[in-house]
Amino acid sequence: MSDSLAELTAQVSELHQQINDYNHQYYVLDEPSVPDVEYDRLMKTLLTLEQTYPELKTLDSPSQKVGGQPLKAFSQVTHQVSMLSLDNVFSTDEWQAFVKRIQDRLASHKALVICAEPKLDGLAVSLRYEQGVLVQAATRGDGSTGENITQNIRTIKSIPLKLIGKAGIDFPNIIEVRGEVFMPKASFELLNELAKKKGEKAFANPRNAAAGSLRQLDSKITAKRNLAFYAYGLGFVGDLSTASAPLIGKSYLKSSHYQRLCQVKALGLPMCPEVRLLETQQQVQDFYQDILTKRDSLSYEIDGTVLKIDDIALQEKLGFVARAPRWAIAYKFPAQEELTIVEEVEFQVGRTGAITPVARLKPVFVGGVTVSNATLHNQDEVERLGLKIGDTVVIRRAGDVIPQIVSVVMAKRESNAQEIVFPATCPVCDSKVAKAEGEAVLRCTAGLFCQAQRKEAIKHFASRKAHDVDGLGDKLVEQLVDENLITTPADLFTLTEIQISTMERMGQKSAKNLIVALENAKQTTLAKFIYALGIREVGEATATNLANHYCTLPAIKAASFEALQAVDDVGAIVAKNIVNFFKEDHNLSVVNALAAMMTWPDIMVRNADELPLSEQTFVITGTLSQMGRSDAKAALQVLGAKVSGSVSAKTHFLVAGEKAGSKLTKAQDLGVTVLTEDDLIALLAKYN
Ligand code: 9MJ
Repeated sequence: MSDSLAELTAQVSELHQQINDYNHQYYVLDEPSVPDVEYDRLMKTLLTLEQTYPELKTLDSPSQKVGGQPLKAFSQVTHQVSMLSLDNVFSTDEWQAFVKRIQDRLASHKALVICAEPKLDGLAVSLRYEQGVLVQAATRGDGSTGENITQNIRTIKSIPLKLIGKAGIDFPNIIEVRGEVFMPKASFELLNELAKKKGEKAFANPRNAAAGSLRQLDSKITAKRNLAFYAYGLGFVGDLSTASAPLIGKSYLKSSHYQRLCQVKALGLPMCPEVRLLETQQQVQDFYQDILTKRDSLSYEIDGTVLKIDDIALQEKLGFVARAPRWAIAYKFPAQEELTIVEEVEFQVGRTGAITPVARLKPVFVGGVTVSNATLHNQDEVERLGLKIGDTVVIRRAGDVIPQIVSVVMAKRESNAQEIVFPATCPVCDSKVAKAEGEAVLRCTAGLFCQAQRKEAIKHFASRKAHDVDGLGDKLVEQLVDENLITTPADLFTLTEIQISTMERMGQKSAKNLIVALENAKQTTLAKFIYALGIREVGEATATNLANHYCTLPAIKAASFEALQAVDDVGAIVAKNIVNFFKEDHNLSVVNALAAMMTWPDIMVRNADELPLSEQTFVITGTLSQMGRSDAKAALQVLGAKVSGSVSAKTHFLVAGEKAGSKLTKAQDLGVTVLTEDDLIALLAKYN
């Protein structure tokens, strides 16, 4: 290292300042300004510097405490046994290195039994029971001193005010139970909906909502917030509140961490149902994967797993370092939030002419993938964020959801940040743009005369849920349109093998295959034909309803604005879109050209209530490996069934594929009939 001590001291002081600021925003104000990973990164840099140059470590370093300053308005509680936080690992290699460190320290390479827990994303609290009665509850605070939040904790429904059993017989006279207070996802959504209705500020996430609720000076407000608690450990345990007492208290307790949690559960405190005792490294990896898969269907937020050496004697032997036990580690999921820079904003024209601003980002690894673009939706969203080009932003990618820009880190804005200017004409065809009344979306008015809308219309026509033309990828469509070989979906059927084979990355064989795929696509259903036209807001379900209602294409084309509204799911807006679509000459000529080439079976004219599955409501969940969810949905709708997205008391059947999650549990709770994919196939076969 060639850095001078003066430079290093300045760097450490800068880190102190930043971490202290973030701590204050996060712990005291409940308004985080940067994602956790950024905080963790700064802390890691500081810890590494302090390890390498111990002379830089000072008593006021943020590395010396776990959280932030306790709020002044609550009284303070000194923890008799300090409340530790956890160190993190992010990979199998780091986890294995952790195990090896422990084995080396214990001078034993015997396999370690692990108690595995989900890492709840809430607030750590310590609940003190004396003679079996809850007498004090405290936050972690800085690990040695926390805030007295007893009144608020008493309002949490799942926390008992009195333990089950007799003090001094079934459990020690004094016992501190530690665990996490959190807000279930559903309660968080409800709370924010209510806040929005009242014009109040929404909470950023369930963790902040839980923190905000616990920090209420008025416990009546806390009582209205639906908070929950899971126990994950013990603090002070003894028969007298003196330093020598813990030894006596321990005699009540088992020697396994897992069994102790079960004991705590038996006293009436909630324990997370996902906690497991694991014996092999493979089981640990499987647990991590299993919990990651379940993450979205769990009713509470988690951000990883916590792995603890189960044997209490070994825990005691290992002890702890400054702020974390040596016998436990958080094996975290990939961060769902990260910081990056908006390098440019471009405007994309979609199938319906919608002009969408797209942020081009400095590539960043978030939620397990590298992200370099994020949609900004529309002008309102850009204004809401207050975004400028060059800004540092928080980007979030949770589960399979598309990445979103959550907020701008204003403190990091440079003086040369550029205003985002929306285009005055279509960025592709230069036609006029317009914003419909009450809509936030800016649209190109040129319809299929716009090259971008043409491309998107053709891509949609060939897409999987429409005519599913194998081998006609987005890039190929773009080339074919750019080369002026096609301008409408109907032109696809006039393409020759030679024309296709001259396109980039297309050989003779793939050209031949595409011609075959196009030929096959001519056999379709009326519902798919309607859906493939790409009429605004006519999705698969509406297209199916239109087909079932009118049975023929001429009938749909001729339907009036009023008549259309008698079709299931069709309101005034959709009816207007349909009428307007069939009024345009250029649309009609494409529809007629396609109809002359394509065929679909006649739909028998039947009254909707005569269909075999009319009045029956289905929900489909999980992966259907044989037919796919959208085909299953369409097949059920053709038979008159209603296919809904959520399970309720009105659901008749739940079709549960592989990896079915919370919908299956709910259906079972409600006594809804559950069908497997094979059951569904057998049911459909009965009517076809
Ligand atoms: C959470 N947050 O779920 C611990 N934690 O153990 C679990 N935190 C913990 N354990 C010792 N499950 C210190 C913190």
